[in-house]
Amino acid sequence: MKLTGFELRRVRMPLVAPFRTSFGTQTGREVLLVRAVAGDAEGWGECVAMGDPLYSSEYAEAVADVLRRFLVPALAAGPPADAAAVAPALHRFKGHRMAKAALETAILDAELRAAGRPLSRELGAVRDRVPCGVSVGIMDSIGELLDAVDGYLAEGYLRIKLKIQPGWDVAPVRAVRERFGDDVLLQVDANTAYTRSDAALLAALDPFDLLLIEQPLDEEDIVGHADLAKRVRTPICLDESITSARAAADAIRLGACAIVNVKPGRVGGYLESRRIHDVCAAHGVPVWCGGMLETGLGRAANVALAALPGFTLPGDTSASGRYFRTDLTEPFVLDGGHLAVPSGPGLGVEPLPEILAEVTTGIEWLPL
Ligand code: OSB
Ligand code: MG
Repeated sequence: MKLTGFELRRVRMPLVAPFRTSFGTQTGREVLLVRAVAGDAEGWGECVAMGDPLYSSEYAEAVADVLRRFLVPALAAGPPADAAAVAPALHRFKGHRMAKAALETAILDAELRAAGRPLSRELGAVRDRVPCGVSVGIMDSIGELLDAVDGYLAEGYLRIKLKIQPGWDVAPVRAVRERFGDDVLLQVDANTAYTRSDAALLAALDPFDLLLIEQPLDEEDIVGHADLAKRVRTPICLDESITSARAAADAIRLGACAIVNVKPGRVGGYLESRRIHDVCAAHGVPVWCGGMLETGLGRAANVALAALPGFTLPGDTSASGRYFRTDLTEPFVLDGGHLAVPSGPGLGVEPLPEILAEVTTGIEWLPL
């Protein structure tokens, strides 16, 4: 495969409803897409970085800058033989995992499409459909939250994740349990909104039989999570803290988490995600696939990853309609609470040209 360059495409997709987390409220998704162009093939990588550095230090404009200034020129100087050679070729550049992931995914998609191989098979998937959960944002009132959860359960979602923050934690969890019962698979995600002194507050969630508490403390506070795990009964799951397979191994060894949320963008791509899956499986630690409000392109790849054997909990692999009225690709639609794993070559999906044109706000060509 001879790469000739990369197209950076900015798109703006309105959300069906505002999505509020402990770090901010989003009403639209500004996405950076990378299209790898080879003579005979092309491939897509969706960058998960958000517009502002609130979930992670990376943000979309920084990704564009590091791609343009460092990562693409490095590949131009020594073109990678295949997708597996991308991470080693970019290793000397610190961090910027979301940028690296988008580049690697675009090259991987191009390579797999040219070879006629689905990403799911490449990664080692063992299922042709995956069970789906949904991430429910912070609302203005408990009543609004109960209506939202009611709607998602009616759609068939098999697991509910509530976003929490100080002041919006025990009360919404109690209300959801009282209204929908103890059988609903329920978990919470704090996106680092608590501190080490909140152990008693977080232990107050124990009676509600949650599957897990996701990332209560700061991204860098592995020891804090390990201490917290000794004081709460609910399993701790890490998201922001897990930036690599080594970070996952360290967190597990220190007792900082019993479950891991795998987000390919956050860890530098799908190949590193598979290594995290393998490390966790070797330790008997369940993993599930997180999300970053992906369009159909990123969603297709996440669903492929979620079909690996160690993904034993439903992920944030929601249907397209959870976020977008019109997706960039053929929409992912829930069927009995599951999404089908794409079976075509590469990601198995492509942007619909008219829709892509409609939502595009800028295009830049980076030659190799
Ligand atoms: O912490 O999992 C998170 C969305 C944006 C940034 C961080 C997170 C999330 C979600 C939604 O919880 C996941 C999704 O449905 O894509
Ligand atoms: Mg999270």
